[in-house]
Amino acid sequence: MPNPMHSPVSIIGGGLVGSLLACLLAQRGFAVEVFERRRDPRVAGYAGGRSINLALAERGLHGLRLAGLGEEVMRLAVMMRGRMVHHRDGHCELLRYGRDDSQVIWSLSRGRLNIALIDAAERAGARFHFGQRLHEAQFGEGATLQLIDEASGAAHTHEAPFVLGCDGAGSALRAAMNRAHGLGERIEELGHGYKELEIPAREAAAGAARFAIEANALHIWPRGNYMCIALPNAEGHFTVTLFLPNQGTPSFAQVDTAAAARALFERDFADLLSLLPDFDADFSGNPIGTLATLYLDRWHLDRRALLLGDAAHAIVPFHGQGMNCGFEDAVELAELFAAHAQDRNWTFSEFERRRRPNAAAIAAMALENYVEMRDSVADPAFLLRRDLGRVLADRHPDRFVPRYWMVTFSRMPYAQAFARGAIQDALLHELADGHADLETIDLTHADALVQARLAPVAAA
Ligand code: FAD
Ligand code: E1W
Repeated sequence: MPNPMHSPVSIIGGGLVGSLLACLLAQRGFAVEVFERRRDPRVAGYAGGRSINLALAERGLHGLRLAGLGEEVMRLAVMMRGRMVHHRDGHCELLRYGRDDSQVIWSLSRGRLNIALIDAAERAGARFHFGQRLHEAQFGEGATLQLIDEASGAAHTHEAPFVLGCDGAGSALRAAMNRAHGLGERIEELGHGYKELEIPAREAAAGAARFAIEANALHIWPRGNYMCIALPNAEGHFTVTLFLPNQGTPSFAQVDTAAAARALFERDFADLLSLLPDFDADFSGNPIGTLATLYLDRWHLDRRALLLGDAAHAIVPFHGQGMNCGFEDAVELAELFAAHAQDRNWTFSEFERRRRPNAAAIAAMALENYVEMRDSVADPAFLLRRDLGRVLADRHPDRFVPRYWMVTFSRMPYAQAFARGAIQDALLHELADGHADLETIDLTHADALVQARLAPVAAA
């Protein structure tokens, strides 16, 4: 039951972060209203019926568990043990993500996840208004929201004491806040775009696997300056994403027809092309997505409006952490809010103080990961540092933890993972630079440096 002492909460955007936040706040006794531009996905089908799969890691799973969705989501998810690298010569190798099957990530359909979240939020008492697009907002005592009914085009006004913006990277609420007071917005385009394609499930011959390629992996076809990836879902198909520069050779500027794209795939992704029966239609019909990092100096207007998720800190997708980070935002805000509902100005400032350094850290790590991902031919010095890193991780499991593990399998603040990662990287350079193989590296000295520079990670 909503607590009558609390002001009603208005959320813009019922995507992944908005619907989780609605659920967590409703569970804590708040009256929650969500305004979502799209139609109800349970009625309309999700985003035109396209299926897009996402990787869920420990941070995101934690938020879903708090919402009571841990088990339901596991039933929708496919385990990914590692990345399956498909080399140019056609051979492939599975590189495990973690130590064993307790350290894995999960692939699931964005649409199915969103529906599970909306259902859970409604069960907790949140009310969704679908087909309602935020058009403009003014900020006086509270927030005046101008909404457009997408079906009729009719405009109406909603007065709210405050508003939470979960309306994604192109946030209309952010634009309105920025017009009113200036948020110090900076958008850095990556210069690469993406296109989504689909590997369908195989006809289910009795007992045979429905997956056309290994189901329990994130597939990567690294090709230097560009790459494809594929993520499975529980229905047996894979979403393939081509990441490619916007300009140059090859690029989306050049590869601008299905025929040109087919030629690129015949040359660089021949094994993959044979799994894509709808290649031409997918390539022509699906838009080119843009990739950018969003930086803001401020996430809130005192006590009247606050941004979270992609609306506050959109990042490039190469660590698979955008949703995971947004779910951490939702948990942090719901917990602060429930404990300090009367002091919203403090709550919003405190939320921003806690989350902004972490958002900045994952933004930087996601950018770095693109380079590491798509380079198939890593240089020997890099490989030596990687091998030494493994040796040190084995010798000091509580101190030397690979950065990917800290980001993916723990809930250590991103900023701390980033800082520890930098110390570890500097240490590897110091120990390995000038060496050709592990044999000549002084491990006793290495042990001493690890002990001196890396405190044990607090037990998870
Ligand atoms: P969104 O999911 O974008 O939701 C915003 C919602 O607001 C939508 O429902 C939208 O319809 C609604 N809305 C927009 N404007 C308005 C308006 N004016 N009025 C009302 N409603 C509005 N993250 C991961 O963790 N793992 C991954 O594997 C992963 N892969 C990715 C791959 C790609 C190619 C991309 C681009 C991103 C990926 N991400 C991944 C990031 C992830 O998609 C986002 O971080 C996540 O969707 C953010 O959730 P959100 O709720 O903040 O925004
Ligand atoms: C993950 C879209 C997306 C999602 C992901 C990942 C990648 C590359 C991409 C990072 C990764 C899960 N990654 N995978 N293998 N090494 N790093 O871990 O989500 Cl492009």
